[in-house]
Amino acid sequence: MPLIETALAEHVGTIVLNNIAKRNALSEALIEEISDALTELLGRGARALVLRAPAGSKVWSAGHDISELPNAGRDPLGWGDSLRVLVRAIQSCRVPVLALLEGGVWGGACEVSLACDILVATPDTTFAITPAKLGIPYNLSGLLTLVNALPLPVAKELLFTAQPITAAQALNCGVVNYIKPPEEIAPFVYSLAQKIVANAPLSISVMKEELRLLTGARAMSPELFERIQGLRRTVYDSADYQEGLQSFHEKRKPIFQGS
Ligand code: YZS
Repeated sequence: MPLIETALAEHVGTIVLNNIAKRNALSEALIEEISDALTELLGRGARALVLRAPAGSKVWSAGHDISELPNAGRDPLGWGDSLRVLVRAIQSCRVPVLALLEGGVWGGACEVSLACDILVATPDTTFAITPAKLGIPYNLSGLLTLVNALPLPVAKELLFTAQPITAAQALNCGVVNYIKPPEEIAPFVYSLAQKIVANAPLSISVMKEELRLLTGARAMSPELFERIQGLRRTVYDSADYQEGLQSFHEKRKPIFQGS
């Protein structure tokens, strides 16, 4: 049973996350299907892509598949992690990706939505990024995606409280381009996509890549890199990380000790 649905019409591709039983948790299998769909739709001439869940979804995506997070001793969000692969695929995709957001956008899925180029939400859409709930040290490129999209105080509120913010709050800080009622959001997003595909694809593709390179351009000394890796290791080696994973599987609130 495929975990996504795809469509292509008038140069606009659509990828629908459709693993409702697992609330579109970003499992390796789901992300592999998304990556394959990106390649296939681009190969068939898509000049813009819409990433969405089924109409009326209460959960757009529950974020990283927690059952696939590694136990202590391994970086939970290393370069090869499926969530990292998906974020890079969206950011380096040569056509604009429009996020059609309905329902709760959780954890790594929040970063996936922020990696998209244009975000349109309904009034009930919420955004939450929850490493602090699981005892996870979010990774550096992931934090860069957040701070490139969000004012720092808003990024810190999301990360430190692990609580959702509303679409209205997201619109207020400019991270969501538009809020549209559920019955209008799809036609609106596709009308936006049509405006994009009417323009020069090479110009758009190069400007998207220039913006990716500009917003990712940060100098980092080897010492700084190693210090950050060391800091993150103390977190994912901690008992709290184990407690975070355990509490999710046992469907209970975590009790963190700070070690
Ligand atoms: O018990 P069954 O087998 O029916 O499965 C349940 C959930 O276990 C499963 N599920 C997930 N499985 C793996 N990874 C997930 N993230 C995940 N979320 C849900 O889906 C089935 C239905 O879940 P319910 O909880 O019963 O559904 P519902 O009551 O509608 O609640 C939906 C939400 C999304 C509110 C709830 O499932 C939830 O809070 N899920 C966890 C959301 C979350 O914290 N995601 C962040 C994961 N972490 C990351 O993305 C990053 C690594 S980080 O942590 O750094 O942000």
